[in-house]
Amino acid sequence: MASETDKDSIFAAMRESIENYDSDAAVAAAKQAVESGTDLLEAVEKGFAEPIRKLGEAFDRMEVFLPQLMLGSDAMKVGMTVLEEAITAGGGSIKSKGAVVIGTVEGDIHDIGKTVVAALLQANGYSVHDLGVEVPASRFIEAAEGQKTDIIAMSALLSTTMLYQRDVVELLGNKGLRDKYFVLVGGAPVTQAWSDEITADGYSRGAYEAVQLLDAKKEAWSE
Ligand code: B12
Repeated sequence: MASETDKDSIFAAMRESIENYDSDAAVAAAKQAVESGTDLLEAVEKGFAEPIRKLGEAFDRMEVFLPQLMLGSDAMKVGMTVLEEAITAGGGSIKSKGAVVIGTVEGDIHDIGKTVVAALLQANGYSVHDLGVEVPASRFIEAAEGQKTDIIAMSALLSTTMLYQRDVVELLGNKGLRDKYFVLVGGAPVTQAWSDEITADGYSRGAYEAVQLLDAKKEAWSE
């Protein structure tokens, strides 16, 4: 078992690896956490989740830019692989806050914002299935039904393709599945007014705001 001092220095090394966007250091610190017998769920929270949240907030305030956010998320992802393997091998599991299918809607190839949202959701404890770009309405629903999903998240960057977000909501209604999913919409031309008009369940302007919104709405699917 790691002493309190060991634990603190390992968590500090994990946090610094994210702050420095250093994937090798994230892996090394995660391995240290495993080898020292540290509580790994605490390590996830205090070592990785804390700094990635801060990075997401800084990105939303435009204090850091996309490359930094992507590098920080990448470092966390590789570090998390080490922790997840050890947690699963020990018979434990990281409880997911909710399962998300995410994609960019039909006719739209913009994937940077969608990928950032997916990475931040994953980094903050959601299990994420990324369908990629140009995803037809029926594909969102097939994937959600096949994956035991709680949330369908759609990105649209064009004022012409945001209309397809409405198609997904309507198709869910036609199939009698509307109440089964929390539908989240976003992307540069998307607004709260559009989300209300198409009767989506939530809209957020940025990636970290999406995490905050879902965290606040968790009781809608986590009974
Ligand atoms: C990069 C880019 C491209 C790249 C895309 C590369 C890629 N792999 O994604 C390329 C060059 C391929 C491209 C192509 C086109 N583009 Co373009 N593109 C952009 C640009 C410059 C940046 C978009 C971006 O990545 N931003 C960075 C990310 C981080 O921000 P974001 O996408 O907004 O995402 C954030 C939020 O919106 C939100 N969010 C995003 N998705 C989601 C989803 C959910 C669920 C939630 C909650 C939140 C959320 O969180 C993200 C993080 O904070 C924008 C300009 C702009 N200011 O947006 C134009 C822009 C979107 N493109 C535009 C156009 C017109 C096109 C083309 C039609 C151009 C053409 N004539 O060929 C084609 C479209 C092809 C197609 N069928 O999709 C227009 C759209 C105008 C409109 N309102 O319809 C824009 C606004 C440029 C302009 N001013 O004219 N584009």
